[in-house]
Amino acid sequence: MTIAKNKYTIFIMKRAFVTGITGQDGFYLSKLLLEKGYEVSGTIRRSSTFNTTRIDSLISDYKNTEQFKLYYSDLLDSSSINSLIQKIKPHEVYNLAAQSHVAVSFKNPHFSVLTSTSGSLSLLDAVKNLDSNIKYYQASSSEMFGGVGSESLNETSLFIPKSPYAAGKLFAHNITRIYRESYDMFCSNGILFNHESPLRGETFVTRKISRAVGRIYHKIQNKLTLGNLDAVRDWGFAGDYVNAMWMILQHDKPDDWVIATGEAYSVKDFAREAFKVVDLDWEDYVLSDKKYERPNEVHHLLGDPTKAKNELKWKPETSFKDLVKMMVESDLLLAEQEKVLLDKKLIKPTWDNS
Ligand code: NAP
Ligand code: F7E
Repeated sequence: MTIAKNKYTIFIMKRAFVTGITGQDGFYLSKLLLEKGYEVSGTIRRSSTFNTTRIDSLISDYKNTEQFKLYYSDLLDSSSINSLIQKIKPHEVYNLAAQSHVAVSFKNPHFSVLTSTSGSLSLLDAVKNLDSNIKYYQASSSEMFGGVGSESLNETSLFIPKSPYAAGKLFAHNITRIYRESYDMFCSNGILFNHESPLRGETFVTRKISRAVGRIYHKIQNKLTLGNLDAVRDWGFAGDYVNAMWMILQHDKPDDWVIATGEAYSVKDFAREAFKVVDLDWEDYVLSDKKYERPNEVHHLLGDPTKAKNELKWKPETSFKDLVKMMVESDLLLAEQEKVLLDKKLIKPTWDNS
């Protein structure tokens, strides 16, 4: 952003405020914004152990600058959220914070739902009270559709949430639209389908598979036990999807956007492709156990990103095959390091080695 004043030009660094900065998308989005010259401020939660592993490289790269700032907060602490918005005065707010594991949301429903409902509302209110021109991005999810049929889903498709996670996200999605319409605010929802990376949490199915392939290849794991192998998802690369988040806030008007690849694969397909990277046959290693199934499964999610392609000019750059390869190659390196430590008896396996 530049402002011309007399014969001088003053450069003003755009300020972004990111909740959920310690998560997978938090890393990729912060990296993108920092490279674009933004000043990025994010919230981290106090925990008894360090929880900044994913963003440690950014903390290190930007330690001698004022460009990357972290603050203790929690979306459920509305007073701290409000104070931070007042202090930072961001131009753009990206609300990525959530308890994002669908299966866990059945076990911790109150926390999961409250973060997305009360938490998102507090943030929106703080933004509205400071300056209704601030641009606000809400991390909406394809889980809101519920995956009832097998047709491809777009911005006009029906939402039939099937989990506490999805119900909470649907509230956040609606309240974002309501603030946009009621207060003329620039509030947009990105309805993102599953997106993965080497930084994906290890209990999500793609990373669980790539982690296991690395360990099985290095002979420190024997089998991989999953749940529903027939579930179908539209999987993209997180690095491509955070670009869409940024583009959504640069568009000339606020709106709702489906971000997806338009291609669907089953859990079985993902496992087959991942084992293929190391020339192994997935059927020799993968088991299925009901303990990993959900009380209410979302069977099939396929997105139709036509609107984002036409109007935002966004498109995914990474193919399914390249995504799987990227994740497996990264986890082969981690498994190699684990093997050295195991051989030296410096660690014990904490993973399921059944
Ligand atoms: P993630 O890796 O699980 O990261 C979630 C982030 O939210 C973490 O930084 C976490 O902090 C933080 N958080 C959780 N509860 C919080 C609370 N009460 N207050 C403040 N921060 C809190 O998720 P992700 O994959 O990066 O996804 C980013 C967002 O997009 C999430 O809202 C997710 O629901 C949504 N989404 C993700 C996908 C996907 O496929 N990845 C698809 C659609 C939508 P800790 O590190 O301290 O736990
Ligand atoms: O499950 C099946 C499981 O946990 C994918 C989140 O980022 O994307 C993510 O939610 C599918 C499901 O992701 C295992 O039943 C089989 O059908 O990797 P997942 P998710 O539930 O799709 C959406 C868009 C979000 O918004 C969420 O935040 O795989 N599955 N076996 C398994 N899933 C897991 N986790 N573990 C298994 O062993």
